[in-house]
Amino acid sequence: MHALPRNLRAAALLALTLLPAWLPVHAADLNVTVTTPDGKPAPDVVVALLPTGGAAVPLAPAPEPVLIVQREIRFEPYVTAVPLGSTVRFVNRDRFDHHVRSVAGGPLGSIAPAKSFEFRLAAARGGRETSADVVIDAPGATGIGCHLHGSMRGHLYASPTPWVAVTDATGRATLRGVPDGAANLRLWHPDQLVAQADVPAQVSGSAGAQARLNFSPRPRPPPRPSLKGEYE
Ligand SMILES: [Cu+2]
Repeated sequence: MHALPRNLRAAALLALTLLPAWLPVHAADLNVTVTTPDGKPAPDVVVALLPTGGAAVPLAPAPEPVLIVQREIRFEPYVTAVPLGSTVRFVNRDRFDHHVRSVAGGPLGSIAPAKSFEFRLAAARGGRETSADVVIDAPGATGIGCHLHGSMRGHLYASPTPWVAVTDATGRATLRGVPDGAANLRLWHPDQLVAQADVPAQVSGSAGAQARLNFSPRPRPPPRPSLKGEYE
């Protein structure tokens, strides 16, 4: 039999060595649906998967900076979830300055931010936006505010595992490439007064998972239409 050409062999060897050693053989996407106690879709819920097998899960930061945009005096998205160690990039697309800082979270404003930061972002001018990067090296929740605009509020959540997502308007979130096996789903919502109980889940192939918040968050007010166009 013919040996592989040398450059092909080298490429094959490189591909093998680039595979992360911890990557599970079986990995699938897990669709999670979260509802309120009365069965309505629950948006803005962070869903993190924590395997219960006991195996250590190495850090797997997002490969690219995760954007939180300042636009029309809001943080977009309202809730951002990242794997621990990820870089979050705050981008100002408004035509005036913002002074971004970590703030206390929880409905009573009594929960200290997991990660502290503070910086001013100059106005976006001439199509040029300004930005600042923050490495999120502390797990848990951090409130985001603006020193100049008291109504601006966002939330950031860092999961110790790479499998984390935020539910959309229909209460659904997809966790990508989760390992097969027993796991707990951890839920977090910015308005929760007490921690949510972990939801046991058996991850296998394409089966989905259901979870229920232990309270009904108040709907978020829609953006003020008067701001549309004024700053765009
Ligand atoms: Cu601001």
